[in-house]
Parts: sequence; structure tokens; C-alpha cells
Amino acid sequence: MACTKNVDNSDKRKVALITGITGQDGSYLTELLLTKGYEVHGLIRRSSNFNTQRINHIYVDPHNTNKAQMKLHYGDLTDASSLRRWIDTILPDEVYNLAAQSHVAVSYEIPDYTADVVASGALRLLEAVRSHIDDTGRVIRYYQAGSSEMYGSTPPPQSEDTPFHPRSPYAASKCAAHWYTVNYREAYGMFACNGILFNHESPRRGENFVTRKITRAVGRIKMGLQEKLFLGNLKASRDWGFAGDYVEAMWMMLQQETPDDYVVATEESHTVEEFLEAAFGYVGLNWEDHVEIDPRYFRPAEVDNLKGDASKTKKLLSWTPRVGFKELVAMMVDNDLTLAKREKVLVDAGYVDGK
Ligand code: NDP
Ligand code: GDR
Repeated sequence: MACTKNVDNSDKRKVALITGITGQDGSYLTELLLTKGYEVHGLIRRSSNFNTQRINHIYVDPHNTNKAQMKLHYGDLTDASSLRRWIDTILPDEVYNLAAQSHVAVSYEIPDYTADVVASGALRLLEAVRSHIDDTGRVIRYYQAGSSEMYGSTPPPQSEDTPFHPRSPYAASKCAAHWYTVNYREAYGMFACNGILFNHESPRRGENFVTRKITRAVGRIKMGLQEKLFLGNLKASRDWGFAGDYVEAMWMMLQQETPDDYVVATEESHTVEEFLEAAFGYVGLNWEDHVEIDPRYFRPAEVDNLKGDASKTKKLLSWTPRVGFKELVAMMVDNDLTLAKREKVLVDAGYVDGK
């Protein structure tokens, strides 16, 4: 390992390492950090197809060394040696741990793997950062992507002082990652923060999360490409914000003098049914004409009601969400209507099957 003790990074461009860079939040955080002049490194998993759709628009060939400020490396949260190696090579000032098997329902199907990535993966990364700091004397600030799912069945409003009661393997694993992060801060004096983020969405949201599943269907139904939308529990309530706003809070946490934990939320909660009303209504459709309940989408244990109390974050970070519920729904439906219109052109021309 070629690491120098007490490296001074103060007059250099800041370097960030992001796990989960190919995900929704990773893409927005990368854009934000690049506008702030960072050099951004991301860990990506090997897959049989390219999975970089969300960041392709910012990718510059690394041979173009003057312009390529985002660099991608193969790594995995289940592979401790790759984590330590990339930290030693990249020498980041800030590490954002966004990688996760992030689907709550899927975590019931693959609980062991979910725990390995979400809980043990965070521990592996913390340990890689801690041991690197120990060996080199460098300073690294660490962000852990915590979740409102950790509150589970604890009634709202939920703040940093609200007890956790997780309701899925995913949520229990996020609780473990949360406490590992607190422990590394207390035990080793690491600058490590937990962001406890409530649901945040965008046109880049994965298509099997309920908001995007709805807005994709709205676009396709409006264009005559689909008739029905099958969903599970419509009574659950979520505090939905815009991902672009939430990544700013992540960055702000790491710019403070001392490390701490913060709730990030809009403080407004809506049921899935209200989201349906807003999304279908936006294009002049009635959701009740198109939605059917499929019990397959019910979860073994549900989280009924999440609504954050973000007063600490608003006060200490001066953070406030810019995009409200209606604007978020409109932004997502507009995007998915455009996608459906493109699909319709291809279907009409016989290039793809519309079913
Ligand atoms: P996504 O599901 O969109 O992205 C997850 C990312 O993690 C992807 O880049 C994925 O890579 C990567 N990943 C998955 N498994 C591994 C692994 N074993 N090793 C390395 N990388 C892996 O999530 P979001 O962007 O929505 O969320 C970001 C983080 O914030 C997650 O930790 C999530 O649990 C948490 N969170 C999200 C909230 C939300 O509402 N969006 C709210 C609260 C917390 P690939 O592209 O290859 O699949
Ligand atoms: P969530 O998001 O579980 O809150 O986790 P999701 O969009 O999956 O579910 C929200 C609510 O909608 C209900 N629901 C359905 N959900 C899905 N996915 N598909 C359906 O068909 C459907 N029908 C109803 C669910 O039961 C639930 O109540 C997200 C993830 O991004 C996590 O990683 C993150 O930690 C939390 O948000 C905060």
C-alpha cells in the first residue's frame, strides 16, 4: 500500500467517493458535487449489461483527463478488499455510502443478501475508512444513507429522537448500519453522519417503487399502451420529497464542524391513493377506472404512516425542500408521458410490441 502519513488536502480539489453512484441518489449527488468542483469517483457493480443509464449524460471518456471529473471503478459492498483498495487509491475527502439493495418488498425475498449489503456492507466500508485513516492520518468524512423505514411502526411525526421499530429485513439492516455509524463516530472519533431520509422520488426513480410505477403507468395508459395498473396497499402514507433536494442535505451534513444525525423530510404525508389521484388527475384520467389490487404486492408487515419532523435539519443546515408534492407528481408524470409518447411512435411504426 502506497500511502503517505498526514497528507494535506486543503489546497486541492475535493475528492468524493460514492457507492451506489448508478442509483437515483447517486446520479443527483454526482451532478451536485461536480457543480461544486469536486472530483467524483463512483463504485459500480459488474453486471452483464451496462447499468449506468442515470449517469451516462455526465460520463466523459477517462482518456480525456482535463474534462473527466467523474471516474468509475468496479467494487462491491460485499467485497471488503475492493473497498479498502479504492479508498487507498482514490484518497477521498468525503465518502457517501448510498449503495443498497433498497427495495423493501424484495428484502423479504432475499433477506440474507439484503443484510449482507445494507448492514455488513456499511460496516465493511466504515472499517475500510477507519483503517485507512489510522494508517495514513488523513481525514475522511463519511455519510451513511439511513431511512425513514427504520421508524417502521412508530407513529409520526418522526424525528432524530424517535425510537426505531423496523418492519422488514431492509429496515432492520438500515438500523444496524445506523448504529455502526454512530459507534464508529463515538469509538474512533470519525466524522460520520447518518442522514435519515424520508421517501424521495424523481423521474430517475426505479420503476418498481410505487410512485414511478404509477407515473409510468399514467403515461402509458394516456397513450393507449396499457389499460390496467396492479398495486398493493393504497392506504399507506409516505412523506414524499424530490431526490434533487435531498442530496443537497447529504452534502451539507458533511460540511458542518461536527458530525451528527439528521432527518430529511418535507413534513407532509400523502397516501398512495392521494398520489394516484394527483398523477391520474394531472392528465385528466380517473385512477379508479384503471387500478386493480393484486395481493401479491401486499407486504408481510407494512409501514403505515411516515411523516418526518425535519426541524433540526432546517435549523442547523438551513435546508429546506424546494419541490412540493404537486410539483413532484407533475415532474414525474411529464417525464413519463414523454417516454410513453416515444414508445408509441415505435409501436406505431412496428419497431416494438406495445404490450
Ligand atoms: P437505488 O436503488 O436507486 O440505488 C441503489 C444503488 O446501490 C445502485 O447504484 C446499485 O447498483 C447499488 N448497489 C446495490 N447493491 C450493491 C452492492 N452489493 N455493492 C455496490 N453497490 C450496490 O437507491 P436510491 O438511489 O433511491 O437510494 C440511495 C440510498 O438511500 C440507498 O441506500 C437507499 O436504501 C437509501 N434511501 C433511499 C430513499 C429513497 O426514498 N430513495 C430513502 C431513504 C434511504 P446497481 O445500479 O448495479 O443496481
Ligand atoms: P418504500 O417505497 O417501501 O416506502 O421504500 P415503495 O415505493 O416501494 O412503497 C411505498 C408504499 O407503497 C405501497 N405499495 C406499493 N409499493 C410498491 N413498490 N409496488 C406496488 O405495487 C405497491 N402498491 C402499494 C407499499 O406497500 C408501501 O407502503 C422506499 C425505498 O426507496 C427505500 O429504500 C427507502 O428507504 C424508503 O423508501 C424510505
